[in-house]
Amino acid sequence: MRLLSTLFYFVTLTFIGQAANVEKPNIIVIMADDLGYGDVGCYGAKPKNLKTPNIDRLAANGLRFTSGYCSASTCTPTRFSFLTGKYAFRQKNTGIAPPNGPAIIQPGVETLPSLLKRAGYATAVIGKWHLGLGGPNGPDWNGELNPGPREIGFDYNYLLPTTNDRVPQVYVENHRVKNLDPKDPLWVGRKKPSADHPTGLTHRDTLKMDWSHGHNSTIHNGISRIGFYTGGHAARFRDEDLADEWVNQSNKWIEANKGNPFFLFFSSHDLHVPRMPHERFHGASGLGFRGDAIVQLDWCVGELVKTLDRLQLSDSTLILFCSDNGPVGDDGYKDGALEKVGDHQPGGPFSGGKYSVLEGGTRTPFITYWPGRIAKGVSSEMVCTIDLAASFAALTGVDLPKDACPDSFNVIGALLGKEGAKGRRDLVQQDNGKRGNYGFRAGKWKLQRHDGKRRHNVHVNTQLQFHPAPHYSLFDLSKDIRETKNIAKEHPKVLERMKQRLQKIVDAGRSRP
Ligand code: NG6
Ligand code: CA
Repeated sequence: MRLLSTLFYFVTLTFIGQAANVEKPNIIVIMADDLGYGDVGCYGAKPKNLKTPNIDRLAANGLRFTSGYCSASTCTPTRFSFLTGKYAFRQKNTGIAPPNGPAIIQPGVETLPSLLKRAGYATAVIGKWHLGLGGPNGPDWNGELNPGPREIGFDYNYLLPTTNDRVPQVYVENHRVKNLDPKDPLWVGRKKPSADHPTGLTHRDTLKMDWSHGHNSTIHNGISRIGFYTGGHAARFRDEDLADEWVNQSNKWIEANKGNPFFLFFSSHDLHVPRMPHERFHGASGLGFRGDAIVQLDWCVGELVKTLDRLQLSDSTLILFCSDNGPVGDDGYKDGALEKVGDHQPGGPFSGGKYSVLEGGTRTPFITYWPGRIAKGVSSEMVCTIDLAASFAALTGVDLPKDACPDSFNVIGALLGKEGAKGRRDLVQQDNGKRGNYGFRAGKWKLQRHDGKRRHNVHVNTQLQFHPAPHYSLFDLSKDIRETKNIAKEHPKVLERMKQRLQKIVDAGRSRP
């Protein structure tokens, strides 16, 4: 009897304990595109006119991470991992998705939104998708775009299907291309549809922004793109209006869902190429369109915060601000990014950027903000977008099945800035995933591994340059943040240990115990 009552006591305690810890704030993840560690004021951006007051306000009143990461240095693998909690190198075809790419995350796979749905959340993604749409044959642009976000846990989606430098320039609302006129069907393909189809090669002198590499196929809105398309004219948008549209649609959705906890993935296209912000931001930053797109991104953040204030949701909403990969200067268009960068350092103190396994590829701005609940400060705990699935599941009291989200760690304590709470011990960083390049950080140590081509992507003044790299190299980030001095020979034991730890994570198929 005594034993039974003791047992009862403990079970009750545990239950109450869990119930007391469960919180269900609204959650908004604002993911910027190609935003570097040094690109915003609160992370040290200096240019006089590159002002980011709204992002800086989140940091000043929330928690700013100095070791906040995305998991890859391109878009598709980071977004795959963010939603599935699984390292992208574990699954084929998770590299940069093409215009006609099929859905990469299969229905039935546990995802951040599917977990939050179980906690009673309304869920939406508004903005850039870039994780494929449709079955194995790819999207049926004139029919049902299924599977898509709604098959993996989102109640609602309002999307740019891939990136805006890829065709087509149309919105996808739930399963359909919005405003598509059946009499003017949309065709998307890899080959020129007719001999007289105007392209960035044949009509280069008509472009309002010239291309520098790739991006010379179909022209829309005076900008040539990757891939070809015809038709769907009534559905097409202007690049300049994208940011306004994401904000308007988000405001509408938040307002309609304010009655229950909601999760919004606000997936900005800023500052991905083609950088073509709204006319009112042209010239705002003094750094050309790349900087102007940062100012536009900051404006979006401000608008979302205003909406929360207006609806009196600020105190019950956790905002997480992050990026999907590090910065890049010229990414295919002559938009002045290189010429106008001056002494601005998009990657902050780090080397590398987009496409790179150096720190600048994945260490990015990362801010959590929840008034009254997250104390102001700066955290050096290591956290990653891949951890949000396990962390938000823990916060909202949802059981994470053992085989789900296999690389996602519950770091909710660190995200909320709880005293003594730890981030992750180590993190695998990858590039686009095709060449088997890894970065592996554990504490102050950083291992770089290049399986295939023995070279890595170093950004010199935001310009992409390839430098030769050995199969393995080792760096001490506490002394050499720019990863310039390979000390593998001086520390053979550390090198061996790091190599083995990385290999174990790769082989085990999972890294969460
Ligand atoms: C590259 C494109 C680049 C960009 C990138 C994807 C060329 C030459 N380069 O292939 O412009 O679109 O893919 O960027 O076409 S990401 O941020 O979505 O990963
Ligand atoms: Ca990106």
